Amino acid sequence: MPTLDICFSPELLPLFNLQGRVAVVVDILRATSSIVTALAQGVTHLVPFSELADCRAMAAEGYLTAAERDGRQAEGVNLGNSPFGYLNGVVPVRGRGVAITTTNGTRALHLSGAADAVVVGAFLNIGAVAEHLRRLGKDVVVVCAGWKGNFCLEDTLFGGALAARLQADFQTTDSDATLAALDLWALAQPDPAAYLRKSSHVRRLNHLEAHQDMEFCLRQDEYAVVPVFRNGRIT
Ligand code: 3SL
Repeated sequence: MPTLDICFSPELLPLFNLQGRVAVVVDILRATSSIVTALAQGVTHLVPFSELADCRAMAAEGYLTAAERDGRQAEGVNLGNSPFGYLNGVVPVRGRGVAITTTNGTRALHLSGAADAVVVGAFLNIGAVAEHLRRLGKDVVVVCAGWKGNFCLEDTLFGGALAARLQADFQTTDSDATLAALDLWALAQPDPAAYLRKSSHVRRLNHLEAHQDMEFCLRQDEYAVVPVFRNGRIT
């Protein structure tokens, strides 16, 4: 049976051998939730960047640009990091490519490149991701983007939720990280949104008046897209 392990922070990735495994990169608040929403709304592909200047430069290539630093939309770009940017129609996104940079999410994607496949996970597409992983049948590492190298609750909760969905098909009891995430997911029931209100990132978003983002990013199975990061593009 394939295994499902969880890497609580990109800083811990050197301890994991990603070769032969599938990495599920997750940044629930909000990068991977926004990427999933973007593709579900007809964005053709996204190109993730670490540096703001590289992202901004893609405007000259015809890309929309999306950039977040410290939770806020960066200067001189089309979109921030709210999934609602792809839903509210202010910036038409259908049929466009998007260059994106965020504090933690795009970094985690780049750091997971050694995996056989890099999948973008969120609660919004958790069922589709689970089905995709079942079909691949390979060992899985959930890579939590965290916050500036630190553990965060919302990405870990996703790891627990995914492990709960895959318990019949994957070994989820070998790793203490997976056991802890499963316990945390159970603890967060029946209302994960209420549980997460105490988290540092939710407090940060509330401060930025982005409360609606948290509720949206915790919706499960809203979309069936399974974004894959390959050759520099998320499609
Ligand atoms: O760090 C990131 O990648 C972002 O998702 C952070 S924020 O939710 O936009 O603040």
